[in-house]
Formats: sequence, C-alpha cells, structure tokens
Amino acid sequence: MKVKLIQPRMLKRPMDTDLKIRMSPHLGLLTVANIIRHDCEVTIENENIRPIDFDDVPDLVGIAVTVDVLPRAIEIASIYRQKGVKVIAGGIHITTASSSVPKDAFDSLCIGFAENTWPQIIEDMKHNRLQSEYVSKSLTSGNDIVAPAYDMIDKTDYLWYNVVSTSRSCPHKCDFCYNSSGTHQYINRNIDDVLADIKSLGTKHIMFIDDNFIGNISWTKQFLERIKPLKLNWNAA
Ligand code: B12
Ligand code: SF4
Repeated sequence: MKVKLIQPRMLKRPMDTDLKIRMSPHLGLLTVANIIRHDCEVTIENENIRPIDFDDVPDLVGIAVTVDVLPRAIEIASIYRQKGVKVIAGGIHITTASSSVPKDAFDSLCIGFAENTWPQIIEDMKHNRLQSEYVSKSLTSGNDIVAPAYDMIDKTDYLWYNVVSTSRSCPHKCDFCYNSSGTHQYINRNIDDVLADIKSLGTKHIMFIDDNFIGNISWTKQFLERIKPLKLNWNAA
C-alpha cells in the first residue's frame, strides 16, 4: 500500500522569515512513518520545503494539521479526494479541536496518538472499510511511544534536524492550553529509546522540544544522569 504523508504550507506571520518555515522536520509525520513503514511504502512531502507533487495516486494520504494550516489541509484533501484517494487528517489540531473541522473535509480523522490508531487504519484500508474517526486509547507506558524515522530526513532541507521529544503532553492542565484537552496524556519515553534517537542523529547539539521537559522531576534526573557521558550541548524548550 502506498501512503503519502503531507505537511501543508504554514501561514507565515508578518515577523516570520523564510527560515521559520524550514526550521525543523515534522516529528509527528516521521513517527507515523515509522509505525507503518514495515507494511507500507511511505513518502513524506513538506510543502514548506517544495511544492507537493499532485500527479501521483497513492492509496492513502495523511495530512498533519496544526491550527494555522487547516484551510490549506482542506484544499490538499479536496485535490486528492477528487482523484478517489482516501485522505485522513491527524495531529495536534485534530486531536484537540476535532469539532472545528468541517464534517466533509476529510475521509477520516485521527484523534490522539498515531501509535495505537494507525495499525487499525492500515488494516481497515486493506479491507476497504476506513472509518470516519479513529480515537487513540491511552498509552500504557513510555515503551509504547514509537521513535521518529530520523533516517527519512534530508538534513539539508532544515535549519535544525536535531529535535528530540522525550515525552508527550504535560502534567499540568492550564485551561488556555491545548494540553488540557482530555485526549492528551502526559507520558515520559523509555530512556534507552531516547538515547538511541540522540545517537542516531550523530550530533552533539540536541534540542529537546518537549512542552514540559521537567514534568516528572525524577524521570528528568535519571535522564540527565544517563546523557552526562555523551557530553552534549543541549537545550530544552
Ligand atoms: C517542535 C515544535 C515546533 C518546531 C517544529 C515544527 C515542525 N515542523 O513540526 C518549530 C519550532 C519549527 C515549530 C514551529 C511552529 N509551530 Co510548533 N510546536 C512544536 C511542539 C513543541 C512539539 C511538536 C512535536 O514534535 N511533538 C512530538 C510529536 C511526535 O507529537 P505530535 O505532533 O503530537 O504527533 C502525534 C499525534 O499528534 C499524531 N499525529 C501527528 N501528525 C499526524 C498526522 C497524521 C496524518 C495522523 C493521522 C496523525 C498524526 O501522531 C503522532 C504520534 O502519536 C508543539 C507542541 C506539542 N507538544 O505538540 C508545538 C506546536 C505544534 N506548534 C504550534 C504552532 C502554532 C507552530 C507555528 C505555526 C508557530 C508560528 N506561527 O510560527 C510554527 C509552524 C512551523 C511549521 N512549518 O510547521 C502549536 C500548534 C497549535 C495548534 N493547536 O495547532 C503547538 C501545539 C504549540 C502551542 N502550544 O501552541 N513548532
Ligand atoms: S504546557 Fe505550559 S501552559 Fe500547557 S498545560 Fe503545561 S504548564 Fe500549562
């Protein structure tokens, strides 16, 4: 099965330079790719880097949606759906505000983590029974989190490719923040898995992009002990 994953063109604000749109690769899409690539032929296209190739006819298109790109995601979906290609939308905006998405814009919505929804999505695609919505269950431990497929990144496309996520979400639930959405579960990754990501990047400068790098202090202390021997230059968001 051919699956094409797309990051739509972002909406630049007046203060954004062209560097803003090619800052770093999309970890969500790289994670989806790693979940399914043993079973599917996966490609990723980032419209912030180069125009989308609309001449192809994959079996399934997955579009990553943040709030700013929803209108463009709907346009892209419409182009593929006119060709009979199924289109599924996922990512943070679909996860936290699915009710704001027009009902007929996509064939399916993936709400929450891809780790426990995509295997079902692929199974349903194989049997021609794609559902209109997939909602992830809670992950049972950090071991369930799949690493991004870092080897799929063309490092020359980005200002930084050295972005690593050690957790998902945040233990606090400030009411203005998307992390207060019921579907968003705070969870730390397996430390060995994070170390493997860091080593695979082949650089001493690592940017931890977690919403809350110190959400579980005892985990963070253990993690910092483990990265000490690597002598990294690191920063956290
Ligand atoms: C790292 C990061 C960046 C980096 C890298 C962005 C990039 N290219 O991906 C930088 C600094 C460049 C950046 C820039 C911007 N960002 Co930013 N960023 C983040 C941050 C901190 C982490 C995202 C991440 O990698 N998470 C780890 C991955 C693995 O998790 P995930 O994305 O949730 O993916 C899982 C699921 O959502 C799902 N999934 C994800 N994608 C898809 C796609 C499909 C098809 C499916 C089915 C499932 C699926 O499966 C994944 C695995 O379970 C988030 C906060 C957050 N925690 O989400 C903000 C966040 C995503 N950013 C945000 C925004 C607004 C922006 C900007 C638009 C800001 C601006 N105006 O300039 C730009 C857009 C730049 C661009 N071209 O994309 C907002 C989005 C708000 C919203 N509700 O949509 C967030 C949530 C921050 C916030 N609190 O407001 N960002
Ligand atoms: S990420 Fe920040 S704003 Fe959001 S819930 Fe956590 S502490 Fe609050």
